[in-house]
Amino acid sequence: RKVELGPGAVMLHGFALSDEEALLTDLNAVVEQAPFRHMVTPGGHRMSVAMTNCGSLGWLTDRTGYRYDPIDPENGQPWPAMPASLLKLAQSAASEAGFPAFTPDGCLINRYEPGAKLSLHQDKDEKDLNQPIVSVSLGLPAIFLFGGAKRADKQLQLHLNHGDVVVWGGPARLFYHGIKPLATGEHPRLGRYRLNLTFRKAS
Ligand code: MD3
Ligand code: FE
Repeated sequence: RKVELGPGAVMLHGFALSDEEALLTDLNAVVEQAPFRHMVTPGGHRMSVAMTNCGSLGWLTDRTGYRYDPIDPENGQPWPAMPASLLKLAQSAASEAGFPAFTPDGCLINRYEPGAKLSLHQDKDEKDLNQPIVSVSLGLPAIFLFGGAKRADKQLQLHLNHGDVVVWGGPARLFYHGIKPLATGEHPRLGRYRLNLTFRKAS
């Protein structure tokens, strides 16, 4: 089921479910090479969301700022390659939403445990903001806050469930958004976690 959430934002309910097993297997291999870690913001706050990356460019934050970097600072090695199952999922979702030429070069993987949240922000560290971002939700459900072009714009609340994929393009690409503190729960495949994958064309 395809639902337009806003200008340029397309929800594909359950789109990631058909290839769930390959996805989870390939994600486990990525996380073995590049474990989840809690990054620090430029202001010195430890993020409650744990993160890692795959693909040729990974998103980072540290005391010096936000950036995309080809190297994992924890081990000095390149981020793990983007598994074919992940790339295929991102490209087929983007196509479905009207972006047949999407070629992501990075995938940020966020891990939430109960209480973890993501404050209202915009994604604007990517070079070409006309390229969409594809997000994939797995595990425990979350309440997503979807605002507008200005921080003060009223926010809609939207549930993101296991297997949901959203393509963020057009005007919605620059809208403020965040995740409310995760409620406690137990997911049959992911236990007490929620994972969110965001596929990006960073360069
Ligand atoms: C709307 N992640 O990684 S996914 C992020 O669930 C991020 O972990 C959230 O925001 C998460 O930057 C939300 C939905 C999402 C992702 C990227 C967007 C919505 C977006 C970029 C632009 C507009
Ligand atoms: Fe974001």
